Amino acid sequence: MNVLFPALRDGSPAPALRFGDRALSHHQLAAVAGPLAERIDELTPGSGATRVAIWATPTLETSVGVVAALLTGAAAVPINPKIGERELAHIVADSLPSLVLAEPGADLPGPLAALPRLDVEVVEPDEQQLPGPLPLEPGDESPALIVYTSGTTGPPKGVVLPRRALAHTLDALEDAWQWTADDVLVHALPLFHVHGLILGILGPLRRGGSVHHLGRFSTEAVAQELSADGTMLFGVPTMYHRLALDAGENADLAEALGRARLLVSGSAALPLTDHARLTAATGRRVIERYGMTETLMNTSVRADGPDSTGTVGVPLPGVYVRLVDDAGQAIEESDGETVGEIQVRGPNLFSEYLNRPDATDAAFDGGWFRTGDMAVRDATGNYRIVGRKATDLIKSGGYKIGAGEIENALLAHPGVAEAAVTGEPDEDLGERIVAWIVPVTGPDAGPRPDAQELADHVAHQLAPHKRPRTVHFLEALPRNDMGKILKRDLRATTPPAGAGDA
Ligand code: MCA
Ligand code: AMP
Repeated sequence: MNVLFPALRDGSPAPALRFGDRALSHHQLAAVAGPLAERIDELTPGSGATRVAIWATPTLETSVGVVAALLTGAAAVPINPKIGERELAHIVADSLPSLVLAEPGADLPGPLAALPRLDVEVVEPDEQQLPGPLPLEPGDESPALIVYTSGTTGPPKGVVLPRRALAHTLDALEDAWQWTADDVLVHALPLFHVHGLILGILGPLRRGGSVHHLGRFSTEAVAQELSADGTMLFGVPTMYHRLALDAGENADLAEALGRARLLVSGSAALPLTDHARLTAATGRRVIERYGMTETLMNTSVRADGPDSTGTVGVPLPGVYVRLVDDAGQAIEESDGETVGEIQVRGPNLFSEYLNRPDATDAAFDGGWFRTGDMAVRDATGNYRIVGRKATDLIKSGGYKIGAGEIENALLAHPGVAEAAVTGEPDEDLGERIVAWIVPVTGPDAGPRPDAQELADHVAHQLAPHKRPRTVHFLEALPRNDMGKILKRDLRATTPPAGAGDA
């Protein structure tokens, strides 16, 4: 039996989870998650491919719910609590959860409200109260989580993550970051993606350490927690960009960041300008690690290694990384110049895309997973990411968003005749989503939608972070002879009158 969270079984009284002024020790977490796991088992008889949806608000309840699901054989499907109708309908129809876990009182939207519901009640148990025996955990290959991720086209795919991948990645990070039970992690990441949930909640629990979740990101809250007992900070580049700007003006924030044992950025590239700003203000370096929903973590700058700013570091223990050229040949050079696609192999990888054997097959080159990220390797073995193969994948605020799913949502609006979506450079978000719209015209056309209406429409159908921040209205989209939209030409177009920010 591979135990994911040894400290839960050891009855450790050390702090585990804290959200605001609510906290649980490992011992208390065992006392609430154990009985919840039993209830999940009772409500999902027959085991097999049981899945439970989790209404993943940034709360203690979500964390307890995920831990309870992991103590059973059920795979947890975390759901963005701001999810729109179209995306939720897809996820529920694709993953067919037999139960939904939610905090008491949460108002669940239609497809989730229709499922049997189990409220996650977190009453702080007495520290003396002995937790009952925890259930035997399932085998290593058993699915632990199904996390939905965007592709270039079509609706998001469910990435099936086995328990083996979680355990491997978290233990590899223990080594790379000298992550111990004494660390107190601070973060404000959402709990429906790998970064915030697996690294940010399950990571401290596996180490027997603790996490302070801020509920929502602000530079003031980060300063406060790092000035108290926080030792590590995890964030996406947008968060570090905001910290970098504020730290230049705010000596208390700069000092708080300077005290942290480790500042880790991931999910997208942290620009060198922000690295430089942070170092100038705090005297500290931020380290970057590189991962993906399908692969969990692949490489990292090591906490005990040399300064490798501007790179995503070296392969984590047990992970094989190679660069492959356009002809499919592995690149042997470590010259910091030869660009190839990053491919990875190792126990950190997902098992499959749920219900998508075609997509799973297409994602692999032999046993190697094709990441689509383009990089160079330098003489010290560090990888530097230089771009991405697919221009139709956008990284905004650290979220991966497929242009195709936004285009489809826009085309479903009655005022839109044609739509194209691009990602444009943005100092705060990394990339901002820009929509190029040909409105419906003619005698039967209704009023032309404005930028705000289209942004609201996408937020309502998909999720708020997928909404276009700028909308350009055009008379026609540039297309080649085959009718394919020429996105490069769009960018070259001087935005005509009618562009609007949402
Ligand atoms: C604005 N809002 C709207 C609308 N306009 N809501 C509905 N309809 C609208 N038209 C709301 C938003 O919901 C939000 O509410 C608030 O206004 C501000 O929204 P937004 O501008 O999007 O937020 P932001 O301030 O730009 O957020 C920046 C952020 C966020 C905090 C950095 O992007 C974020 O949390 N990113 C983390 C992404 C992440 O975890 N990625 C990991 C995946 P409210 O403020 O109430 O929410 S990648 C991964 O896991 C891999 C493995 C890896 O490598 O890590
Ligand atoms: P996701 O599929 O949402 O898990 O996002 C994975 C993608 O995020 C990767 O394929 C990379 O393009 C990007 N990514 C993650 N970490 C980094 C990093 N440190 N630097 C650059 N890109 C990153």
